[in-house]
Amino acid sequence: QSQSRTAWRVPQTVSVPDDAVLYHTHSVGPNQCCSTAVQVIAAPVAAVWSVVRRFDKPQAYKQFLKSCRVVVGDGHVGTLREVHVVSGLPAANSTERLEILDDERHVISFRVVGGDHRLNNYRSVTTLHQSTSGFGTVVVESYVVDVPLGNTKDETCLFVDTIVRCNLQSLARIAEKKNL
Ligand code: A9S
Repeated sequence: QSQSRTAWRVPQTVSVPDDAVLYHTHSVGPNQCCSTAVQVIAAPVAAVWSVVRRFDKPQAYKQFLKSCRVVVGDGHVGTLREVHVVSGLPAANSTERLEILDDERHVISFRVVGGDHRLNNYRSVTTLHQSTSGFGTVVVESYVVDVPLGNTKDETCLFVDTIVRCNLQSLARIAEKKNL
C-alpha cells in the first residue's frame, strides 16, 4: 500500500521549534485523512501541560466526553482508557492507548484501538511550546484517521477538526483561568 508523508505547516505568525515538525509528520494511507490545529494559550506551558498530560482525565477539557475509566496501566505509555461520549454524537465510547508521554518535551499521543464510533485508527499527537514572545503557550495538535465508509476526506476532516478545535479552546479557557 502506498503511503505518503506529510510535513505540517503552521501559520507563519506562530513559530514552532523544528523538532515539533517531526512529531507532527505522519504516515497517511490512501484512505486516511489528516490535519493540524494550533491554539495559542495565555498561560505558562507548565499550567497547560498539567491538564493535557492527564491521560486518565481527558474529560477535564474534552467537553464531548462524559467519563473515563482506565482499563489497564498506571498512566505510562501503554495505558488503556475507555471514554464515554456525551449524547448527540455518532459515537458511544472509545478505547484509547497512550503512545507517547514526554514530560520534558511536552508531547502526548494516543491511538484509538476500539470502541463504538466511526473514527477507526484515529491517532493524534499534541505538543506544547513556549511562545516566542516569552509568555504563553502554543499548542499544536495533529491527527490521522481512516475515512469512514460512505464519507469523504473533507467530511471526515471537518468533523474531526471541529472536535479538536473545541477541545483546544476549552483547554485554553481552563488553563487561562487556572493561571489567574
Ligand atoms: O479525543 C480527542 O482528542 C479527539 C477526537 C477527535 C475524539 C473523538 C471521539 O472521542 C468522539 C468525540 C467520541 C467522536 C471519537 C473517538 C469518535 C467520535 O466519533
